[in-house]
Amino acid sequence: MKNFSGICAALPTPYDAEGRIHCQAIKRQVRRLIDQGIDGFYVCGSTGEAFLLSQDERKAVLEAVCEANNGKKFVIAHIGQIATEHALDLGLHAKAAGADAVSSISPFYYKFSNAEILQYYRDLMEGIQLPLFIYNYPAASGFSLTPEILDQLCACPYTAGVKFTSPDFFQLERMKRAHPELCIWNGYDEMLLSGLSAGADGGIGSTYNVLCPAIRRIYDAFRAGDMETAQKYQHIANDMIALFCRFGVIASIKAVLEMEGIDFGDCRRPFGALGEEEKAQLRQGYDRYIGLL
Ligand code: MN9
Repeated sequence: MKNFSGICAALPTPYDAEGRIHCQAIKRQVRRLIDQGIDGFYVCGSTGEAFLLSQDERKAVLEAVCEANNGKKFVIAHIGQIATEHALDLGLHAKAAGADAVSSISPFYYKFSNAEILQYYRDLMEGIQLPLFIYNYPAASGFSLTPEILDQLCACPYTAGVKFTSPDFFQLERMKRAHPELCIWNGYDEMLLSGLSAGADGGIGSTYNVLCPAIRRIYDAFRAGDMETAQKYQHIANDMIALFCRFGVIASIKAVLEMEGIDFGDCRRPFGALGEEEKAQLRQGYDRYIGLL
């Protein structure tokens, strides 16, 4: 099993002029991030517009990523769906395609009981038999993983950890304290240093696609015990992330990728496109960011 820690990019999904998955663009981005020192990839999660894609499209994106990665870094396939069967289908495909692990948001929209959510994860782990990271994102899913539910999930050996997208670092600390063997991923990039301080083993983030050099320095400085440098780069990253949050995170990342020479296209509707004024502000912020590295 690969070592799951460090910084992992949540990849956006690129589209060509006809709106189809643009495999060449995502392959370029994978190779570029490897050159920049990324540790792994998270595919077709929130950032990858998972719920705006068909099953076949999600499979095609994952195959392109695995091909470009060529076994170098770890690949985590997000297989979350509302229906267990659909998630299983994605998970079995991910295993065949060579993913190192899977991850899933809890089933949403209907208010499933905790017991049903537990069963969903058990079914995935038993059916797929790959390490699984629970994707805890209460603001989007309406379900908040508790240390008690995590205890129950840990009865299954495929529970590899949690993607923790919540600002409740007390919960993160409790989970890591009770299960030091699990890998806990910090989910909000603007709070990476806070998450690491609370015990996270690494981070999974959308903004790592365009801020990898700064994020790398936050992580490495923290591990080396150099909090001053870690804070410095968290501030530098956050000046950009604040802009992304204002204009829309995925669209902003795609706009910056375009500035860097990789065309990812717009997000799928109903996501809107960025205006010229927003792009100009991103350009300004990005130039400032590059100057501070
Ligand atoms: O994968 C991302 N989370 C979501 C992690 O998209 C929900 C984060 O990277 C955020 O986009 C980022 C901005 O808030 O922290």
